[in-house]
Amino acid sequence: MLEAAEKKRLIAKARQLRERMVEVTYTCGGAHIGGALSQHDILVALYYKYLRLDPKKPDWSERDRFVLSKGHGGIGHAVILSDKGYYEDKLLNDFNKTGSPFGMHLDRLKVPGVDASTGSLGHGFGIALGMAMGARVTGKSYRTYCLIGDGECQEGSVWESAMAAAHFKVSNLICFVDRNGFSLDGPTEKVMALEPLDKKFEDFGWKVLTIDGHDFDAICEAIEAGHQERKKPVMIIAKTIKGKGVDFMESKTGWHYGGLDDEMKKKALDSIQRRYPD
Ligand SMILES: Cc1ncc(C[n+]2csc(CCOP(=O)(O)OP(=O)(O)O)c2C)c(N)n1
Repeated sequence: MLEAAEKKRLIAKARQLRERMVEVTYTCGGAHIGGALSQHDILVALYYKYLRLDPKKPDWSERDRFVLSKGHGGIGHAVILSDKGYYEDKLLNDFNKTGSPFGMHLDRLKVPGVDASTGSLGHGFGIALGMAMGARVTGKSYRTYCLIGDGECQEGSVWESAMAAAHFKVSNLICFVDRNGFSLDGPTEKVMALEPLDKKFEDFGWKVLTIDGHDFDAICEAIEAGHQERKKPVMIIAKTIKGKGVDFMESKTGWHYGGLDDEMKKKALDSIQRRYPD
């Protein structure tokens, strides 16, 4: 269990950055905000409690690695990296506009703090596996974390990486599935059924934990259990809600991607403030 003050700090940070995501979505005209909101509490726990990083030295070789394999969630990653001090927040006012370093999917050569350019689903997971194996080969102590989407699990390359990670006993890799139940155009179980997802990863040789992906106690406990694992890669299936925090977006297929007008922006901010009171 987290100490009350720490939990409060994480919840407050998550709220502040949900608001920022809404503002950036409003100014840029449209973003993959549904999945950015579902993944968000996991990224907040990682970036504000666990990742060993130095924003002044984004290429520090001992830094922990984080790969957002569902790269369309880039807007959620971008607001966190800005808040951590990798770049000036005002740059996000031009998010996804012509000439901006920020595309919808973050480019590691343009955005400091990004470890892998992702967006083509199914590839970031394999890149993360390579980073984790690289630590072993080079004798480094950094950890590698990765987040994949549940719709992304319909890509064959996810299962090639899963098989390789278990075969090579890559226990310094902790991965999350953002199990929000939706892909781009509908519920995953209708598009192409994934269940029983936990058993699938177990059968592939992973240690699997299933948690509520919006409960900071559960997220942190699972990460710490992952740190203790010595033989297997660790998959944390995080049950989440697509659009979490903005009531009119929650679990709505239409909110995979969308833009906000003045009224919707106000409603979205009101919802976040109601859900996460001071
Ligand atoms: C290889 C590939 N195929 C298709 C797409 C288009 N696409 C973008 S997001 C998405 C749905 C992904 O679903 P999920 O991983 O569950 O994302 P989330 O619901 O968490 O946003 C798809 C099919 C893509 N980016 N890459």
